[in-house]
Amino acid sequence: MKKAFITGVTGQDGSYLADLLIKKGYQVYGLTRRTSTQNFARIKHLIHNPRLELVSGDLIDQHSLTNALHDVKPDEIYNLAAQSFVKASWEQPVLTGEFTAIGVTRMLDAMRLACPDARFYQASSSEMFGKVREVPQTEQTPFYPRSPYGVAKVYGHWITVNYRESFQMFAVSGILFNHESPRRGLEFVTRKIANGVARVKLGKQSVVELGNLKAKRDWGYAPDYVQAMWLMLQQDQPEDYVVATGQNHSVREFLELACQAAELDDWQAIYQHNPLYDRPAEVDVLVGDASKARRQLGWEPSVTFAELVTLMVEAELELERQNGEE
Ligand code: NAP
Ligand code: F7E
Repeated sequence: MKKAFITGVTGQDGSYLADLLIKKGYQVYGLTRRTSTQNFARIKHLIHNPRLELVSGDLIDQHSLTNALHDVKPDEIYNLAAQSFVKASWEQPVLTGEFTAIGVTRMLDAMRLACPDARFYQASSSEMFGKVREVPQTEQTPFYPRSPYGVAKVYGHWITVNYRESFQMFAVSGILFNHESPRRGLEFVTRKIANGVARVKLGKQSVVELGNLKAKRDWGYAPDYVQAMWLMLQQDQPEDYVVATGQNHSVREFLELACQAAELDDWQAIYQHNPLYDRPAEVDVLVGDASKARRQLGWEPSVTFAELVTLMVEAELELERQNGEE
């Protein structure tokens, strides 16, 4: 039985990847950090599944990572843990660097010492392209990050390339564009809109406060994207890949479609601008060219933008109905 080690297993992607790998017959080990209350909401359906074992550790603690990999000796390592919220990276730039940048070196070094023959996936991001140098963005597009998060991810990307080239490790970087789902954190704009619109529909709130509506993103469906991560580690050669739908839409379009999905007539009636949600430096437009992933991995997205918006709004309506009146 193959063994996979996932950092960030309690997050959106980690939970979907655990689902996928368990379905494929893997024994999955998930790194979790100590918290005063458990935050296993996204993996609660797996908690009693013997195919998932939780291992205690933290990206900031080298010893915990080396010990964990030494004990587990995984075949595949997926490094998904990070401080992943771009807005928070201006408020906590040093912590973001510790987790999202140096954390990658800690993981790579733990692997080098404990299980150098394992295969390593690094969760790189389209935020590395930032103020884009070309449209659409490919594996060759130069980086120009626009946030401490983006800067940290550029470091994580290059240290992964460097360990591959220095130590002949099977280490790959997946440059993933935004991917969303009902398991997305509530602070990210898609889930925030889907939830806000559902709450307006059910009379629990009257407006949705947002920042920049003009920003455009290439939004896909998270379960499709974890499939791409797995495919990258099944190849003969370790290479980096862009994963994206190739289509982009504005935040405003997301809001408009979400209102339609909830049968709310007028998106402008429920929208309120709040400068709190504007960013010191914005990434205006991202759109990826995933030709290489399509060609070499046989990967393609299965959910359109309209389907994504609808499924997210429906999930929030269901959730808010279950939560009852306030
Ligand atoms: P997420 O939902 O925010 O999950 C982040 C995970 O990292 C959580 O499990 C969190 O644990 C864990 N974590 C944070 N700091 C840690 C630390 N110091 N030690 C151990 N674990 C720590 O993120 P996601 O959306 O699933 O994204 C997964 C990865 O892909 C991230 O690296 C993100 O930056 C990257 N990425 C995401 C996207 C996207 O659109 N979703 C696109 C490109 C790249 P807790 O539950 O304890 O907080
Ligand atoms: O913002 C605008 C905001 O926070 C998207 C992470 O997974 O994807 C994600 O980063 C856009 C930005 O995601 C609000 O200004 C407007 O232009 O949902 P987001 P993100 O910053 O694109 C990348 C690929 C990652 O790697 C990251 O880890 O929406 N926006 N109004 C808003 N954004 C938020 N969060 N909240 C608002 O009220």
